[in-house]
Amino acid sequence: MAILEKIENPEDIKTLSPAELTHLAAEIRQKIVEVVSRNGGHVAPSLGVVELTIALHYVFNSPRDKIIWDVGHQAYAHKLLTGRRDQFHTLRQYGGLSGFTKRSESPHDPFTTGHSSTSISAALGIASAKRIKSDPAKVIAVIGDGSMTAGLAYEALNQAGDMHKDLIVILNDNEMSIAPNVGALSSLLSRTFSAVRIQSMRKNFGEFLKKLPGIGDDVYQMAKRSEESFKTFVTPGMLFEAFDFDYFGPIDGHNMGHLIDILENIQNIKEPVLLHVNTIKGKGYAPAEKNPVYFHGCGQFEIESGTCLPKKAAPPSYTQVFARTLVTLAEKDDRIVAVTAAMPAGTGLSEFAGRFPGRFFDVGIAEPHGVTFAAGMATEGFKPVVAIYSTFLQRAYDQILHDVCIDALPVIFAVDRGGIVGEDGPTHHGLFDLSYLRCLPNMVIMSPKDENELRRMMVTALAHNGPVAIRYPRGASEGVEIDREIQPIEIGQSEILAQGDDLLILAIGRGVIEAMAARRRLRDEGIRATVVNSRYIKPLDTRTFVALAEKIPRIVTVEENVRIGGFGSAVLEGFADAGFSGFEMRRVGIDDTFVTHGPQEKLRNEYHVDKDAVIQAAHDLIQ
Ligand SMILES: Cc1ncc(C[n+]2csc(CCOP(=O)(O)OP(=O)(O)O)c2C)c(N)n1
Repeated sequence: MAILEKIENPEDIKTLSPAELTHLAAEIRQKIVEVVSRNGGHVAPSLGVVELTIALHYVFNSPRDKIIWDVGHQAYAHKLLTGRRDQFHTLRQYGGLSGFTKRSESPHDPFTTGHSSTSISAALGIASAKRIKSDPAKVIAVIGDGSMTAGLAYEALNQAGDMHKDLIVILNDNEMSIAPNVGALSSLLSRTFSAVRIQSMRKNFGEFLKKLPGIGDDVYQMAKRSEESFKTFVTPGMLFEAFDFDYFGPIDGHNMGHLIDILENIQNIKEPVLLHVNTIKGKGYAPAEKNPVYFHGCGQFEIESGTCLPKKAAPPSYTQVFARTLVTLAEKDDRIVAVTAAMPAGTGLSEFAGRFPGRFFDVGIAEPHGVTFAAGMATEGFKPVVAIYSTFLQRAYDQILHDVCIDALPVIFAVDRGGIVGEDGPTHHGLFDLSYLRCLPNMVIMSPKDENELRRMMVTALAHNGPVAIRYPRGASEGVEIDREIQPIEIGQSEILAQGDDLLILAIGRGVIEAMAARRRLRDEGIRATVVNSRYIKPLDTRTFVALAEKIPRIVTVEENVRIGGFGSAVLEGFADAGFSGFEMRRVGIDDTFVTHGPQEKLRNEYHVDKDAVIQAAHDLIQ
C-alpha cells in the first residue's frame, strides 16, 4: 500500500506518474477486496470504477468540483482517495463509514445516495445553483447503465439538455444492473447491438434503398460512400444527442491515460456532456468478474477462492419462503404473474422466472412503472404479484394510490425487507411502509408473525379481489412447522397467542416475536400478559382489541415501523373512533428519526424495538 498510504486527499494524486497511478489502482483494488471480504458490501461495482475514480480526482478538484455517484454503492475507491482511508476498515459497520455516499460523512460527498438514478437531477440542481452564485465549479454525475433504466434519469436529461447547463454525465456501462441489465436501452448501449444488430440493419436498409424505383441504386452507392457510415448513423450517442448533450465514447473505462485525456478535454465544454465509459463489473478480482451478480453486494467471503463464508445454520429466509410458495401457487393458477424492478435474485423471483418465463417481468430499476404495469395486467384479469423491497416501493407511491387503489385492482405487493435491514442503513431500512400504505383506501395490509403465516397470507391475498400488501422482514424466518395445506386467514382477524390479566400486548409482524420473548421474561417477574398477533394493520381488528382493552387497560403496541402513522397509531385511532377511553398505552416503534447502519439485532436494541423495549414499556405501565 506504498502509494495509497500517502494519499490524504485527492490533491495528492495529481503529482503521481502514470506508472504510479496504475500502481495506485492495484492497491485500491486490494484494499477494497480485503475490507469487503470481512465486512460484506458492494465489491463488484466498486472494483469496476477504480480507474474512473482516480482519473476523475486527477482531473477535477473535489470538493470544489462536485462528483455525484449514483446509488453511491460504487464509491469505495472515492472514499479511499478522499480522506477516509484510515476508517475504511469500518465500512458498513455500526458507527463506521456508510456503504454509500453521505453528506455528513465527507465534504467530498455532495449528495446522500442509496436509491438509484438521482445523480443527474441532483447534479443539475447543484449546477444551476452554482451558476446563480457565479461559481465556475464543475459538476459531474456518474451513473450506471442499470440506473439509466429509471424514468427519473430521463426527466433530468430532458431538463439538462434544454437548459444548456455546464454539466458532465458519465455513463458507467458494464451491461449489468444487479442482474444482467434489461430493456431496449440496454441493447442500444451494448456492444452486441453495435456489432451485430447494426450490421443486419445496414444490410436491410441497403436492400431497401436498392429497391427504390429508379434512384435506389444511386442512393445506395451514395449512402455507402457517405462519411456518415451506418455505424455512426445508429449509435448510443443518438439517444443522448437527442437530449442536446454532446456525446463522447464509448471509451475503455480501464485505460487510465485515455480517461484522463478525455476528461481534461471535456472539462472545458460549457454545455451538457455525456461521456460513455465501458467498464467490467468486478474488474481485477477474478471471482467477481466471473460472478458479478453475487459480488454486486455480498456477505463475507474467502479472498483466495471467492467462496462466501458459511453463515450460521438458519431456517430459510422469508424471501425464500415467499418465492417457493409463489411457484407452488402459480403452478395451480395461471393468472399469477410476477413483477420485479431489477431485483430477481433479491426478491427470490429468479425461481419463478425460471419456471414461468412467460409470466415473469423484470421492468428494470423502474418501480413506478412496474406498479402501473401490474395494474394494467390486473385490468385484464391477471393476478400480478409485485415483489419490491419496502424502501424502493416508496418511489411508486402515486402509482399505488392512483393506478391500483382508486380502482381497487387486485395487485399483490410483496413488500420484502420491511423493518430494519441492517448494514445498508437509513436509505434502505423499510420503516415507513405501514404508515404510507395504511392511509390508502381499498388497501389491505398484512404482516406475518412467521413463515407459515406468510404462506397463509399469500393464499388469502390471491383470493381477495383488491389491492393487498404483505410486509415481511429481511433475514431468516422463525423455523416453525409449515402446514401441508395452506389455509387462508379471514381478512381483518387477529389471533390471541397468550392470556394474562396484567398487560395487553398488541403486536404486528416481527413485533410479535419480540412481544412473545418479552412475555416470557415478564412472566418470570410475575407480570402476566395477553399477547395478540394483529396480523392485519388494515382492516384492524378494533372490536377484539377494545373488548380486550376494556378488561386490561394497560396496553403496549409493538411494531418495527416508525411510530408516526404506524400500527400503534392505528390502534389509537381505532380506540378513538370506537369512543373507547380510560386506558394507558405505550407504543414500541421507531422514533421520529432515521436509523443508522449496523447489524439488525444491534439496531433493534439501540432504537428500542426489541424485547427489552417491550419490557421497559411494561414496567412503565405497571410500576
Ligand atoms: C430505486 C432503487 N431500486 C433498486 C435499487 C437496488 N439497486 C442497487 S444498485 C442496483 C443496480 C445498479 O446498476 P448500475 O447502475 O448499472 O450500477 P452497477 O452496480 O452495475 O455499477 C440496484 C437495482 C436501488 N438502489 N434503488
